[in-house]
Amino acid sequence: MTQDELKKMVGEKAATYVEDGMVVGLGTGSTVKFMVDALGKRVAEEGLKIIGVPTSDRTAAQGRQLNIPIKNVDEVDHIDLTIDGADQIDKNFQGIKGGGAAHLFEKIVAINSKRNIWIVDESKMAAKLGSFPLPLEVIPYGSQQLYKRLAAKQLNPNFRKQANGDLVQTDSKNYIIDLKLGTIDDPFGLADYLNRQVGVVEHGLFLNVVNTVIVGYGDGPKVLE
Ligand code: ABF
Repeated sequence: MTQDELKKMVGEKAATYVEDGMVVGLGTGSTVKFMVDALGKRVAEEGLKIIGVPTSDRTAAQGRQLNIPIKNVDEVDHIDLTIDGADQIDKNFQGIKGGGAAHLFEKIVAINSKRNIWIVDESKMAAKLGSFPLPLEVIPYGSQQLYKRLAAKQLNPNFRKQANGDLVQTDSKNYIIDLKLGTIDDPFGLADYLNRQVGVVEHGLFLNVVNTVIVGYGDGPKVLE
């Protein structure tokens, strides 16, 4: 099966976990796109009644296009279930997210959700985190000085750039610095260090966040809890 077929498989499987009346956090990325499409189909065909809480402008636009009622995280009382993608997940269910430059809003929605499901194709599973660069959302003011501090700490920082060479900006108009670390032996220690760096808005380590991971394999989806 192609990677897209695996993504579609887990996206459609995850959409079956959504129940009528739920407030659903909608993640970002190409795997989630399949899930939101499947939810839109259920809204159209079953009259599924949900409220979608998006984690990015692009997910909000997709939801609206599919007639899914959209509210932001501060307009709902709570979020019942968030379904999102991930860039890398280790054997302890710790994850790296942010390849889509949306991890700040993804983390805000996730920590305000009663349950979190990640949907990934098998390529995202890893024994250890780190071979996927760790994204940081950083405030533009002082980001060059922050970059130099991270480089001096041998964290191998790189400003994320668009194809035309411009710096990528998030929905909040912040920059992304990716840390090319290779392996992360102590995710909690690294998260603690990054949380203390002035100018870092949020890092892409999602630790003790997810409850269920649905992984797409050639012989079908596997639900890991
Ligand atoms: C999103 O899912 C991001 O955090 C992460 O980058 C992305 C994975 O993208 P894809 O599903 O397109 O591989 O939540």
